[in-house]
Amino acid sequence: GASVIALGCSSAVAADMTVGFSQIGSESGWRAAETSVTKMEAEKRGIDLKFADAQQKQENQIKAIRGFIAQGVDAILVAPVVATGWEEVLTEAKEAEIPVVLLDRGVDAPQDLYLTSVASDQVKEGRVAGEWLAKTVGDKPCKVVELQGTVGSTPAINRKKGFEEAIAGKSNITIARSQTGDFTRSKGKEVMEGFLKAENGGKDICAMYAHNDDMAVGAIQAIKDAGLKPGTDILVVSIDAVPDIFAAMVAGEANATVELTPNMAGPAFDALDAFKKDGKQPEKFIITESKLYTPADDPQGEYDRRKGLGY
Ligand code: GYE
Repeated sequence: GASVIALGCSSAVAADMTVGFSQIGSESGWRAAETSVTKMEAEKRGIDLKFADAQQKQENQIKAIRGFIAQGVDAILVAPVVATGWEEVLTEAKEAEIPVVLLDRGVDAPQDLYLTSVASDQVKEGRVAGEWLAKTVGDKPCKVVELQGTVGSTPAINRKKGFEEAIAGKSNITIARSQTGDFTRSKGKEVMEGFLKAENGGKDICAMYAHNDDMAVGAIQAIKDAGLKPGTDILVVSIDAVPDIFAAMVAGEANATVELTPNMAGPAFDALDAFKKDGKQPEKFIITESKLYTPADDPQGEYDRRKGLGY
C-alpha cells in the first residue's frame, strides 16, 4: 500500500544522524527548491547532512554514494537521475547496512535495495495534465507538442505515459511532435523553437505539454519570440507548480500546472527516524499529492506562498 502526504513542513524530533544526500543537480527551479527544503528539514531535526551535487551525471552519483558508504553515514538519500544502473551501488549500501531512501524519481532495481521511496505518482501527473487538456479543448481538433524530461528518467517515462492514457480516447487530440528538453529552461526554449518552425511558425500548434514548468517557461519565451501569444494561441500545460509558472499565469501566458511538493525530505527523515529508533518498516512507496492549478486558483497568492517555502 501507499500513504499520501501533503505539502508543508512537518515537525519531528531531532535525531543524531548523519545523512548523505546525492542530489541530481540544479536543472530546474523545483530541484533547487527540493535542495533548500532538504537542508532546512535536516537542520530542523539536528541531522548532519552531507550534500553532493552530481551535475546531472549518474557516475557522479555513484561516486558520491560510495563516498558516503566509506564515511559510514547512518543513511543515504538519493534522487536517481535515470532509472537503470543502480543495482551494484545499492547492493554495496545494503551490505554496509546503510538504509537508502529514494527521492522524487524511481529506479529499475529490486525493492529490497532501498528502505522506501518518497515520490509523486508520475503517471497520474501526466494523466491530470492530459485530462485538463481534453476537457479544455472538447471536440476541437488539437495538435499537441510535447517537451519531455531527461531521457531515461522515471518522470519523463511516466509523465509521457499518463498524458497519452488521458488523451487515448480522444481522436481530435494528437501529439504531433515530442522531444526531450532535459528538464531545463534553455533546452525547452531551443526545442520549442524547432517545433514552431516545423509547424507553420506555430500556427498549427494548439497546445504545448511540458514535463516540467521550467521547460514550459523556456517554451513560452520561444512562442512570444515567434509572435504568438502563449496561453491563448497555444495552450501551455506543465508539471511542478513552481513560482515562475504562477507568474506566467498571472500574465495570462500559462494555463495549467500539476503540483509537485519540494518537501520529499520531510517524509524521508520521518521514515528513517522511525526505522532507526523503533525498527519500524515504512511503506515501500510514500506518494505525494498531484493537484491541478489553473489561473482560477489565485496564481498571485500561490506565487507568494511558495516564495516563503524555500523556493
Ligand atoms: O519535476 C523536474 C525536476 O524528478 C520529479 O525533476 C522530478 C523532476 C521535476 O528537474 O522539475
